[in-house]
Amino acid sequence: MTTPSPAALDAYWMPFTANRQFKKAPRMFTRAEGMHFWTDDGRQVLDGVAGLWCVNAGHARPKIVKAIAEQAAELDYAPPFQMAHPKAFELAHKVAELAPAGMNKVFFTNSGSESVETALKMALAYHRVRGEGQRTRLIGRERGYHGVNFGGISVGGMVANRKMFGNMLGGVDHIRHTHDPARNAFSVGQPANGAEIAEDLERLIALHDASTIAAVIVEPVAGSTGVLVPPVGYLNKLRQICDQHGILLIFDEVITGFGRTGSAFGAQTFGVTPDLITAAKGLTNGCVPMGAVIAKQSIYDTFMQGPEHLIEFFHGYTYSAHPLACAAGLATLETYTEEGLLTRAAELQGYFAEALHSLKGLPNVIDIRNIGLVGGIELSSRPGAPTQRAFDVFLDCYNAGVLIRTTGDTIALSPPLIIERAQIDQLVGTIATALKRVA
Ligand code: PXG
Ligand code: PLP
Repeated sequence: MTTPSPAALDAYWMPFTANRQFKKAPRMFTRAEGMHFWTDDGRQVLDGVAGLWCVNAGHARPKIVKAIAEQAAELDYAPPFQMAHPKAFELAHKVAELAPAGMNKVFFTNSGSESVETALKMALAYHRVRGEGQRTRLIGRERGYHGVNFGGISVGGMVANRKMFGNMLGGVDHIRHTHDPARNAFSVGQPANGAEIAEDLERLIALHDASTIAAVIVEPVAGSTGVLVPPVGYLNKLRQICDQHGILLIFDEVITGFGRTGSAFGAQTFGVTPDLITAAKGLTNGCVPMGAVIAKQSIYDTFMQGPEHLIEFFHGYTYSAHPLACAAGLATLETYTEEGLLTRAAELQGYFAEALHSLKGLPNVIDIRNIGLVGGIELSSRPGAPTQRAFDVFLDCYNAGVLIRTTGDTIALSPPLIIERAQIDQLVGTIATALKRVA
């Protein structure tokens, strides 16, 4: 297959992409299998980021491919409002089994962004149903990423994703982020310092009063902002403050869900149970778009009151629990279980951490962060040209047959959980060579 002409690339407005730069020198994948992509000019590229943090079992897994094909032929679509199909219930059960104890109600969406909107609305409606409708304030965290819809960018804390879009949701506030390189640079796993940063929530409670706050949303490990691992004790402290003040705690596990940190969910890795979990990505191994919100039984029960013929939660999507997504999700969870993939990151993280931290001392490397099979390598920015150094490393690695991801001047790694040790060596070795080559 040959690279298309510039005219053929004209109509597609690409998401989160430098469109003009890309269309001058396109990078196209035409096939994928296991740990690899193949480009339109036939080159094999090692996938160091599970597509976009989602293809946790590797690409084109036969069981998942077959399930989707069979489902399309058997039941292509079923309306999810006042109707259903059996696989929606089966998948909800399987997800609930993997979730922390007591979190056993599953609401389906089509993406991480939709999961976030759903969870925020659930939190507001929950308080209202309980007679505390004045709890309308939502608290996020600086540097947080919660997708791109209006609720998500409002509670999110990545400046470039917010600044163009006006006032967003009212009444939102943010706690401090946990990035503290002065104390924690080059920490292996969870940083030792910074549990007390959670007390910043008390500052906002003092300012707004707890009685106005519905929920706090954080990523257990902040992904998109460049891999910020929670300091030891930080998430426990957030949980404790939320409990003390009747505030719901939402973990956005769109990235950390489905094995990324060494357990099914980050909540289990870090031993802290939230009230709501948002998930997506790894739920279907990236094969069919799908997300989910996992709620505590007590939250669901709160909604189940009043006349039985009335709808309890006025929310849902045309494609909630889409049959193809449910089929993909069931086959994905079976694959994870059969192959032990949900705990494989825990087994490999020592090897992965050692490989990553071997990059310390290479040109421009100012911090390295890791947990499970997630890694962040932060580079100093070129004066006056932020993001360019990391992007040059990305291009160099791509040309050398390895796909990485960059955000700002941080390289983010999140390989499929099937990665072998030799492939970790190839991934990190290729980055090392690129770092030496790119000034
Ligand atoms: N929450 C979190 C924590 C995420 O990481 C979303 C919500 C939104 O999910 P959707 O499916 O609507 O994209 C995400 C998505 C990156 C990158 O390279 C990360 C995401 C998406 C695209 C790129 O950091 N995370
Ligand atoms: N816009 C219009 C005009 C619609 O009719 C609908 C759904 O019926 C939507 C948006 C929402 O679409 P979805 O349910 O796929 O999110």
